[in-house]
Amino acid sequence: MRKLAILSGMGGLAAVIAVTLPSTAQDNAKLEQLKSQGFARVAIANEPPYTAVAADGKVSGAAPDVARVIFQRLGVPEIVASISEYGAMIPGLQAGRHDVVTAGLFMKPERCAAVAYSEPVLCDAEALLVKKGNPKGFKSYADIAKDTSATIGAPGGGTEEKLALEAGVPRERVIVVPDGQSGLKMVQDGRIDAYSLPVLSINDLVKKANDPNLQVVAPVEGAPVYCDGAAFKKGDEALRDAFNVELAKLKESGEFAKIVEPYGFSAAAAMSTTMEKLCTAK
Ligand code: 6CS
Repeated sequence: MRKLAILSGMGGLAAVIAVTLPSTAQDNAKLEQLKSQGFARVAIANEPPYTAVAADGKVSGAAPDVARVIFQRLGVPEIVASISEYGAMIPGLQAGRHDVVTAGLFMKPERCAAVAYSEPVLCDAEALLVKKGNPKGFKSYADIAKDTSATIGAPGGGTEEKLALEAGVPRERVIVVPDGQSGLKMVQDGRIDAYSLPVLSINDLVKKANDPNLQVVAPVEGAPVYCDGAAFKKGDEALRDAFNVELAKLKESGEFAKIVEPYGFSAAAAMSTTMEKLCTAK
């Protein structure tokens, strides 16, 4: 709410009357800054179908596409993306290198403590990419932990890395892999026994690889279904709230489903839960 002081003279006696006005754009200084800047700087990972950068630099993927529409409705015409490792996204946001993370950064309590998440956008289970026939019979991260010779690749600072470590896979057997193409190649070359990303990301890699010697294990047993939200810097809650208002309108109108479902995501899944629930999940 904004206070406005009104000076009024009655019989020469000046009086200050403070009135409380409804929230105005002035309360959303960050949004005003982005509007005058003309773009919002978004962090992405370039992991289709969540996020993608074409050879000509065009940014797409379900998360940036939702964010682009919302920012346009808020009066910010463009988004400008920079590629970041998942583990660097929150530090980059906090350091002011990004205005928002729109990358499929799954909501988990420790991340919710560090950023201001929007309501849910993209939900997915986890998957393992293995050699055809799944020779080591992996169904879960625990299975990989039990096999003392097994190695798993995962994004640095990503959810799959954390799940593998929490399941008991020793640090030296969890290999940080910079991107999906590298993970695919490392499985194909037998340098890792499994590569883990969310289901839709692994399926996209396999579809493009067109390699009959690969197999997808999905969902990974024991791993939860996660949802992301747009992640804003703590302190930018007014911008997050404005984003949420437009996100709710998109969900209500059916436009949200029209954006995310062609990428394979379920609009209903995102609409069936809340940031509150996901940020307090055990
Ligand atoms: O939020 C994460 O950590 C995970 N999200 C995606 C979309 N891919 C991998 C990453 O580990």
